[in-house]
Amino acid sequence: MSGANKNAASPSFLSDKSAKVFVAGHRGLVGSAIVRKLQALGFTNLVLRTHAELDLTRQADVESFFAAEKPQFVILAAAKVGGIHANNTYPADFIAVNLQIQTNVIDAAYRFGVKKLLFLGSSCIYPKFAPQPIPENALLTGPLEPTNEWYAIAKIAGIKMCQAYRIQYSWDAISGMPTNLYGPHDNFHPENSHVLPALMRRFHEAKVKGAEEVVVWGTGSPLREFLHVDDLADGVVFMMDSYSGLEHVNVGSGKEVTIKELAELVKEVVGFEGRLVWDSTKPDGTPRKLMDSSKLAGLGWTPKISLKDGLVDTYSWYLENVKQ
Ligand code: GFB
Repeated sequence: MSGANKNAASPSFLSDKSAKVFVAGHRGLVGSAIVRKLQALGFTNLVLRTHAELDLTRQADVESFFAAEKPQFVILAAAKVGGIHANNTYPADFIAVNLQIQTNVIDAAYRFGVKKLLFLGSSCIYPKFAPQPIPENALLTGPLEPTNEWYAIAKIAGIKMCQAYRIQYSWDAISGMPTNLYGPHDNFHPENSHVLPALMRRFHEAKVKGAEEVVVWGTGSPLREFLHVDDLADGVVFMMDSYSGLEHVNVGSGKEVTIKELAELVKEVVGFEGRLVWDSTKPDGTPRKLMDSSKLAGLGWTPKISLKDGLVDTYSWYLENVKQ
């Protein structure tokens, strides 16, 4: 139990499809996309646990799980996540739950001989007024956006933990920082979700009811970059196979839209014909959050799914699953 792979060279992830891979958080937006991708690639030995089967905030349970299962690879997609309102309303949950999950999983993965671990964070780790597009080295250069600083601090701690274990133990832990994600299995909660699923649901329900207007939060002027979660899953597999560096890596689409443009696009895809009403009492959050993903592009990976195609795909998933 004392760091079996202290000086292990980085293994090739894609060379052994029978390797035991633990995808933490496999029922969420990100984890479910990673599972789909790994299954499509022919991985046969995925280790998956629901929240009811394994509570990752409980250190003893996480250690027992790793001792019994001994996975070879870990993709850490389990997290307490939410949109601007949820982050602002539940700061204690966002910092505590995320610190607990990631600390337990990263430490147990190292101590029980995992060869490689990938930790997933978020673009909100960067300062509110970071240079745009945001390069990886903008981390910790300025104050954070107040609506999500609790979540951001937890995610920054996760990056630093991976770096510390790499430095002290020569252990292959890497971090990927995705931009704002969307796709199948997203959370469509009216208040606590992110903007894209929130608007999709609101426009859909307004269309079904024949309502004339839909309320959208903020001023509509903030810029956001969106990445379809299937592109992220592809990037995660790429990083597991090809990246073993100390620095975290941005994973974005490189394309940004204003919230107003996004709202118009979602409205069109859903087919709602009424008007938008802006509720400026709701926070805008960070004014702009475009990541510089040139490092990952330089390594040979680029995303493929356009925002329009991704929205059509997500809406068709929503329609099939709306009753659940
Ligand atoms: O997606 P969202 O909650 O996340 O909000 P952030 C993005 C923008 O959409 C904000 C506006 O300017 C919101 O005011 N917006 C408009 C809405 N209508 C809505 C709505 O109905 N629901 C929501 N949620 N927003 C989150 C962070 O920030 O991004 C997280 O809080 C995480 O920590 C995540 O980093 C990726 O991009 O502002």
